This record gives sequence, C-alpha cells and structure tokens, in this order.
Amino acid sequence: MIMNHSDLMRGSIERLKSAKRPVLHVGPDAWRAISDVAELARRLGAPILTTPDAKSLIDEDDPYSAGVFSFGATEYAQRVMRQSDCVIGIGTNWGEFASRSGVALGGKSLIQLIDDPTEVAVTSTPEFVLLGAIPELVREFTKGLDRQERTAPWSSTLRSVARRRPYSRRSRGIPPADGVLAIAEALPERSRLACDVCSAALHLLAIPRLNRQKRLWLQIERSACMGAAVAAGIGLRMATGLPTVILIGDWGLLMSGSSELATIASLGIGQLVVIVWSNAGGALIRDGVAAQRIDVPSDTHTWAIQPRFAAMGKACGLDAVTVRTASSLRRTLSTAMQAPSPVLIDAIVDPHAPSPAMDRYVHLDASRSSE
Ligand SMILES: Cc1ncc(C[n+]2csc(CCOP(=O)(O)OP(=O)(O)O)c2C)c(N)n1
Repeated sequence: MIMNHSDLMRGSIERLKSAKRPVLHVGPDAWRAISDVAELARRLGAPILTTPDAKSLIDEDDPYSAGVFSFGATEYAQRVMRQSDCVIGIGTNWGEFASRSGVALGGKSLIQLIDDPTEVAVTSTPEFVLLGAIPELVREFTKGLDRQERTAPWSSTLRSVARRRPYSRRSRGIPPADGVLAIAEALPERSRLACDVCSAALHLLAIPRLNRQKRLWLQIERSACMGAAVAAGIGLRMATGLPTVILIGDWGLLMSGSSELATIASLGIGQLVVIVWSNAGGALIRDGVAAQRIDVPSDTHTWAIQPRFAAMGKACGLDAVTVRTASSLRRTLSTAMQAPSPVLIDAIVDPHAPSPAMDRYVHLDASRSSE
C-alpha cells in the first residue's frame, strides 16, 4: 500500500502514543533540530540517545540525555535501548555503529525521520519512514501528541551513578579512560574537539562531558578515515574562532596526519593543540585481533620503537611537549589552549590498557557478547 505523508505521520504518531518506553535516537543529520528534539523528548518522557558522530549535539548534563548508542555505549545507554519498545531515529541511517548492524533494534517499533532518501535504514526495517526537513518533521510529531510535558524520562530509574575514579599513577603510561577525562575537563567552556578514528574515541564516547558549546567532531559512522581529524581540526579552529583540540592516534598521525603539522606551524594559529595518543601503535587493531582470536604477529599492530612525537612536532616548527600522567595532560592542555601559537602534546598512553570492546567485536564474536 502506498501512503502519503499525512497518513504516515498519523500512523506513526498513533504508534508513538501507544509506546510505553519510547526512545529518541539522534544522528548527525538532526543538527538543525536539537531544540525541537528536546521538546519532543519532554512531551514523550523519552530519553535521548545519540549515535557516535552526533555525540555532543545533546547536552550530556541534560536529564533527558542517555548518552551514545551504539559504538561506545555505556551500561546505562545499553539498558535504555534494551528496554525501549519504540525507537524514533532522527537524522540517522542506523548503520553498523549506530545500531549494531540493526541487531540492537530487533523486536522494536521503528520510526525513522530523515531528510535524504539514501539514508533509509538497510540494517533493519522501520515501520514508518518520514522524509522531509527534520526540524519540521519533529515539530509535527510534537504537535500531534496530546501528552503533557514530563519532568523526567521513563529511563531515570535505570541510571546508576557513575563513580569518578581518581587518576591512576601506574607507570606504563596514562590509563586511556583517565586521559580522555583529563582532555574533556581541560577543554574551555566554548571549544571544539576533533577526534580521529582511534581507541581514544571509544573512551571518549562513554564519558558524559560534552555539549553544543564543547563540541565533538567525529566521523566513525561514515568514512572512518584515519588522519582526517587533523584537517578537520584546522578547519574548525579557523571557521569557529574557538580554541580547538585535535586528538589523534600515533599510527593515524604517521599515516596521514603528519603532513598537516607543517601546515599548522606555518599557519601559526594559537589556541590549537594536537594531542598524539601515543600507545605504541594501533590499539583498535591490537584489541580487535585479540577479541576475534586472530593470530597475527604483534609487529603488525605494535611498534618496538616508539616515535618521539614531541621531537617531530618541534622539527615541524611547533611548540611540543611529552606528558606521562593524566594530571599533567590536563594541566598542559589547559595552558596550551591559551597559547598564542600551536602546540603538540605527545601523550604517552598505556599500550596494555584494553579498549572497550563495543560493537565491532561484539557482533563479530557473539559468544563474548554481553547483549
Ligand atoms: C585510512 C585508514 N586506514 C586504515 C584504517 C583501519 N584502522 C582503523 S583504526 C586503525 C589503527 C589506529 O591506530 P592509532 O591511530 O594509533 O590509534 P589507536 O587505535 O592506537 O588508539 C586502523 C589501521 C582506517 N580506519 N583508515
């Protein structure tokens, strides 16, 4: 049966009215509709999850924010998705890293709001797909609901209080979870963070410290091309005028980001900091092959000789420093963010610390899945 827009809208609003535990799942294409999304969430009493690349579009201090799903999801975010009976995907194509290739959405009523027909979900089958300008679609939904505004989402009782762990003083380098926390805490209230495809992104996705003022650039859901965060960070710094941090893996910097160091130095822009996540090679690959029990020589992903990135930064004309603890990372970054010229921080991260397994390995090896 072919349905027109009004039929689809009416049908999906009816479906939503009968939902007991609806969830909004917000993707990057919803960026123009954030206040409308917040209003809809309050009307429905629905928690808001974002996809990885949309992290920071929703203020993570907001009581309706439930964090990121699916790559990098916290226990709370996973619980929220598991218990929901109806998911409204707003500006997401529900791809591999937003939906565990559709597995996470199984058995739920799905409504998708998109502004591009090529974004129709292919990993699952939504009951309703509405195509149009996303802010308007969201507003139409809100208007169609007669529910009263709620003070808290249905999921509030599922939230467990995350304990703030003290920075560890182990000697093998910075524990990655502490490192990303140190970075998030050192970011000025209005700033930008461009994070490359690296293990730091996984740790970052799990900490609720970002918002629209302190905004993240990440492109894990689409191209996931290593090295791109350096160019993105330069662009963000120039376009927004805000202090900007580029966070990139050591492999990523050597592979395709290193040429940009000279560009950064020659531009001479201050309040621009490159943090190299120095963990002796590729942690995502290291942990990925281990999780899948693939037997490869360790030198395919781990280096015996660690490049000295501070020396490399200086050779390119940047101010550069090496840090070995989370607290010195935080202190150094706070100062570097105010510096009149660009700074490179070589952050020595514990190469033995495991990355959160998350989607990629979870569905590659179902026997280890916690879902
Ligand atoms: C251009 C490109 N080549 C290869 C990959 C596959 N890949 C994803 S993560 C990764 C290793 C990343 O290592 P690093 O940048 O050091 O970050 P870490 O995982 O150690 O934090 C590789 C090779 C990719 N995403 N992009």
